[in-house]
Formats: sequence, C-alpha cells, structure tokens
Amino acid sequence: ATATVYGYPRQGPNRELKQAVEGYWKGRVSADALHATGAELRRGTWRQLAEAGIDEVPTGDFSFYDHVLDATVMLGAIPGRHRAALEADPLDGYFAMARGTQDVAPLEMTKWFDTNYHYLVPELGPDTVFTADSGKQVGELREALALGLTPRPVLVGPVTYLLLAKPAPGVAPGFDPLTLLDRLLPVYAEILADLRAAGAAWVQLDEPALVQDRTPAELGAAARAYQGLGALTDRPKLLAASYFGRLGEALPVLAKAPIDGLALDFTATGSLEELARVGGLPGKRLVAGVVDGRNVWVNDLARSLTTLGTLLGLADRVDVAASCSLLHVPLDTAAERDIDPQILRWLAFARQKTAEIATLAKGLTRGTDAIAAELAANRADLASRTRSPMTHDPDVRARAAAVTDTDTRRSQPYAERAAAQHALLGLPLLPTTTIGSFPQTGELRTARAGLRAGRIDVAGYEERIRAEIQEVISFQEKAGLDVLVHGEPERNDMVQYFAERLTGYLATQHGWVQSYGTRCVRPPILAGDISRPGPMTVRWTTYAQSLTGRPVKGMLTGPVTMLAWSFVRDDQPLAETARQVALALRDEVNDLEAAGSSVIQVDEPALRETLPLRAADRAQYLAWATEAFRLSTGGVRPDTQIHTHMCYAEFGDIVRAIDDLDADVISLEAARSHMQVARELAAHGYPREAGPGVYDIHSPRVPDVAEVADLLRTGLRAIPAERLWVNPDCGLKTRGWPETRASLESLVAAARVVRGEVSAAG
Ligand code: THG
Ligand code: ZN
Repeated sequence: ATATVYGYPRQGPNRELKQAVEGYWKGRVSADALHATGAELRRGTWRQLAEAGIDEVPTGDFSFYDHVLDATVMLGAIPGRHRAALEADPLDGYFAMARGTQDVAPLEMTKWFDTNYHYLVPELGPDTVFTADSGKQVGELREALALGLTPRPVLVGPVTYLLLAKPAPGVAPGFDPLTLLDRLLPVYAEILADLRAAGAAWVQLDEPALVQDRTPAELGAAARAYQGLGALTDRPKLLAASYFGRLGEALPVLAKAPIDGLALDFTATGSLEELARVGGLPGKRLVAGVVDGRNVWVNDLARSLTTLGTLLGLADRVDVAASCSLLHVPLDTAAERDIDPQILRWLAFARQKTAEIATLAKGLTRGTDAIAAELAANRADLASRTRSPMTHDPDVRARAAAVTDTDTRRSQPYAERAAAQHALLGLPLLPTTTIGSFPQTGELRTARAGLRAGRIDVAGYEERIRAEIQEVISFQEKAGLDVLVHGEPERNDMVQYFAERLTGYLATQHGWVQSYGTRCVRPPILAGDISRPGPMTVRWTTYAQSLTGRPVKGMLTGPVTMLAWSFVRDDQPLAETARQVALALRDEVNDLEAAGSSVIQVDEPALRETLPLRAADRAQYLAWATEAFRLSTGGVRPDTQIHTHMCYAEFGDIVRAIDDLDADVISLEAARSHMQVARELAAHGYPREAGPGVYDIHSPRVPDVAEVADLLRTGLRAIPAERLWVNPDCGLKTRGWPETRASLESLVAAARVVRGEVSAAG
C-alpha cells in the first residue's frame, strides 16, 4: 500500500504566503519574488511529505488564492469583464478575478461544501468557450518530478466544476452549467494529455459534489463524463476522488466507469457498507481516506487498520490517505507551546496526519508487528484522552443530562413577552440599533498586540478598552440610536474570545487555517467538557450601561456558531457538545440579565452554513441546533428581549428553524436584495420582530437618507411598523469610523422621517 494525501496547507509555517501575496498587492513584493516564495513553499511541503513517508505527493493543489479560481484559469472560463486584465498581466488579472478592481467586480465567493474554506464561484453561460491552459499544473508537476518524487496532479473534476458554477451576470438564471459538459470534456482531455506528456502516471480528479444529493440528470452527467474521460487513449491513469461524505447513488456510477481508481471517504458513516453492497472495485485502485482530514484528533490506528483490512478484499490495490485535503487543518502541533504536552498528544494537525497515514500504509503492507511501537503509543494517547478529567467533568455531564424541555422554552409566548418588553423598554416605533461591533481601529489592535507582547499591562489595556467604550456610547447617544451597544473593542475574533474564557476549550497560537484568499482563522478546539468559570462579558456591558440611560444590548455568540467555527469533539454527538456550550452561554445570558441588561443579542451567523450536505440529515441537525439556542436564551424573564443576528439573505430553507429559535428580534442581511428578506419572512408568516439591514456594511459607501427611507418603506409593506427594526446589515468592525458615523446618521434620520409618515398615516 502507498501513502498519499490530496492537498496540504498552503500558507507556510509562518503564513509566508499571506505575507508575500499581500506584499505583492501593496507593491512591496515583486512578481518574481512572489513566484519564488510559492516555489519555495511547494518544495518545503513536498520535502516534508516525502520525509514523513508519503509515497505519492499531490501537485497543483498549491494556490496563490483559491484552487477553484485556478481551475477557472486552467479551463479558460474567464468572465468577459476580466479578460483584458488577464491578457495584460496574468498575475494581476488573476487577483482582479479574486478581489475585483476599481472598475470590475470580483467573482462571487462562497463556502466550499460544509468546510470553512471559501472558493470563487465560476460564472458560466451558453456563450462560455473553454480553452486548455495546463501551464500551472504542468509547471508544478515538473517541479516535483525534478525533486525525484512521485507526483499526482490534483484537479477539480469536470462535474464538480460545473455543479459549483452559477450563471454569469446577464445570463438567464435558469441556465444550467451542466449543459456545458460536452464542451468541457475535450478541454480536460487536452490537459490530461499534457500532464501525461510531462510525466504524470496518475491524475486525481476531485468530485466532492457527488457526495451531495444529486438528481438522475446530474448522475447521468457524471456517468457520461467518466465514460468519456476513461475512454481517452492519451491519458494518465485516472483517480476520481470523493470526500466530505459517502457517495451514495454516485458510487455505482463511478465504480462502473472505465477509470483506474476511486478515492473514498471512510470517516463518513455508510461508506464501507455501500462499497461492499456494490461489490467493491474489482480491477481498480482504492484510495482509502481513513484519517479525518478536517478535524484535529489523533487517529485510532488500530481501528483504521481494521477498516483497511476489510477493504483489502474489495479492491485490487488499497492505498491510505486522509479523508480530504489537509488544507482544512493547521500545519503542525509542534508549534503549540501553550497547550499541555499531554493534551497536545491527542491532537494531529497536517504534519501529524501525514505520519499517521504513512504508519497505516506500512502496517497494511508489512503487518502490525512492523508498527508495534506506533500502535502502542497511539493506544496510550487515546486512553489518556478517554480517561482525562477534561473530557469527563461529572458536574457538566450531570447538568446536561438534567436539561428538560422547560429549560428550552421561554416562560411566556411571544405575544405576551412582547407586550412586557415594549412596556419596559419604551422604545419608539421603528427602533434603531446596530449589530454589535464598531470599527476595530489600528490603535486597538496595537494595544492587544502590546498586551500579548508585555509592552502594556492589563490595567493599561483595560483603560484603553474603557476609553473606546466611552467613545462608542457617546457617539451613539449623539447620533440618536435607541438601543446601544458597547462596540466589542475587547474582542478580536468573537469565537476565540469566548473559547479563551471557557474551560474545556483549547486555543492555538499558530493553528491557522485558510478561510479565503490570504485570510485565515485560528479555530479553537472543543476538547473537553465545557464550563464557564465566571462571567465573560458582563463587566464591559455593565460599564457601557453605566455611561448611558438608554438600553445597552448584551452581545454573545450563539452555541451553533461556537461549534461551526471551532474544531469539534469526535468522541460524542455534536448535539451533546452544543448542549454543554449552550448551558455555559445560558449562565452568561442570565448574569447579563441580573446585572441589568434588558436586551441581549445571541448571534448565530453560522446556523445556515452548518446545514448538513444531504437533505436527509438536516431535520436532525436543525432540531439540536435550535434547541441549543433556546437553551442558551430560555432562562430569562419575559420582559428581557432576546435578539439574534444572521449574516445572509438566503434563508428560505431554514425559515422554520429561524422561527423555532423563538428569539424576540432578528436582524438579517437585506440591503443588497432590496428587502427581499422582509417579504420572505412575511410570506412565511413570521410573527416576531425583524430588522432587515438597511445598508450594506461590506462596502465603504455611505447611504443617503432618502435611500434608507425608501428601503424602510419597502420593509413596511411586508412587516408592520410595530415589528420593524432599523439596523445595518452586519457588524461594523471591518469599517472605518468616518463612513460608520455618516452611515448611522443617515440611518437615524431616515427612521425619523418614516416614523413621521407612519404616525401621520395612523
Ligand atoms: N470567526 C471565525 N470563523 C469564521 C469567521 C469569524 N469563519 C467564517 C467567516 N467568519 C470567515 N471570515 C473571515 C473574515 C476575516 C478574516 C478571516 C475570516 C481575517 N483574518 C485575519 C487575517 O487572516 O489576516 C486574522 C485575524 C486574527 O488575527 O485572528 O481577516 O469571524 N472564527
Ligand atoms: Zn453579520
């Protein structure tokens, strides 16, 4: 058996790629220097993989920005508006597609399946002409060959490429990109021939879109694609790779195709059974993804060997891999100095996973005796995790087990609560508020860095935070906002902020994972049972409240988002982890109320993005997700108003779940879609208060009063004045102060204008 991976983190041990790319954008790094950094990072990765015992290394997975954008360039599917820039300069044109320029909009960005990686969406239409540009793939293949390695180029497969695309602007929305398949396949054929000529024995075609629910027409397209590619004579051996789940209906389609191998995700339930059901893959190579490629836990090597042993009877040749590209995990646990060394042994980042894969391949080839030492160490690490008091806190477990239905319900129905809240708060019609964060100035970031580096002490840092809160409160009072916020100056990444304050959560120092382009996050790790040693936000909220007579909203991140943006435990159901986090947040919500907060917002921006890929799994997810939210907010008095916020406009598929949250007020993105959200909420009979955003915070543009007033009038046609709130689309932390001030002044002025109209009419 050989050991292999499909992809590796690209940023480098110290995010060298981010520095180089951003430096290039600022004109500080030349194109040559950027290319040299890329080549050096690729060499470093390949060396590391080879030293770890990875026999066949991936090529072409490297990217300056995004591998789906690279596929778009490889296939010549360049939108008309970007063609001139790409012809003038390939590198600048590439980044123009990724980020836009003064004159042209970038490609849209969206989530890569159910990971936290974002790709650039191909834009296709009936006039799209594909042309082969195999330069990047061939170049990287040659680099790896020159190092004496066995490379396997990795390409986005043709079916997934088309399924991920959307109709280009101006093309009828009903256009189905899959109709372009017959035009696309000859271009893949050309690229495959180029790669063969350059020395590739195998090429991997990634088809993760086939692990989602697919229509018979889509499965038919997959069959045609792989019949066609398989029938080519001038081609390398073809490995079709699936990941992020089991293939289901698509498995027999690929198993029957005249290609040479299949990569399957055996960390997904049902994969092994369905492979046995189709009679295995006689005559084919099976690449078995047995090491979880998107979570951080050490592999159970003995269990993986059992799986691999079973697979030996089901294919011609069985190789060992991670379940997906290692792009989705941090690079190396050895970089973490602040995590207890014993606990660090429970974790495997990309580098540790390559060692696990190599060990498993060795065990499969030479028998378990050849890896006896590794197996013994692994057993000890797994036992240490199972037995640790961190993973089994009896108090946390007893409390979670004792949760009753009553705990997850407010004590009164919405209509009665709303009356009590309105009486207590005494807000005007169309109350104005913001989503929570205010601009994170350079000074604030410098202060935080200073605190970390010991240049300023805690007292000095907190003084800085209080000064910022004073400024934010005083601005909001002057601007005339009704429900104020403290502005969250003490938080950098919100998930990380709460993770650092909860027992059972681990934060990393260097655990960067690419989110999009050069942007990375350091997801914290839900490692043990979760408890809250003490209040996390109450101090700052009460300080802000002490400065004003108007209500200040308490601001928390909800349990579903805490899970979605962290690495989760794999030793208990997600619902259980969600319940523990929800209970910790419930204590915070109750403490905020006890300290005088009458409005508390619990954000769930990730509720929709965490939806399972397959429709059959969604009801169960939504049940535990909404229950966790209600558990965190269900303990307050009827007259305490619970808000929530979500960062997207398309929520048609979860509108029932939004209702199930039983929040009193929800704010949503809406400005760009002209209040479409308000109409959809109304169409579903949404009975509670809502604040469809009246201006888009993703752009520095300042809306004028008339424009905001118009949006409010549109909103009023769907939601009655008694239930309509006035707020921006999202938090303001990425904006500057000047446009924030001006935009919020427009927002308040527009609310006043429309209030006047409503009262005059009423
Ligand atoms: N927090 C966490 N995960 C997230 C988001 C978040 N995942 C989804 C979405 N939001 C991703 N969006 C972003 C937006 C900005 C950045 C990263 C992801 C970003 N990162 C800084 C960078 O790479 O330079 C580093 C920030 C830091 O120092 O922590 O700008 O909001 N957990
Ligand atoms: Zn938002």
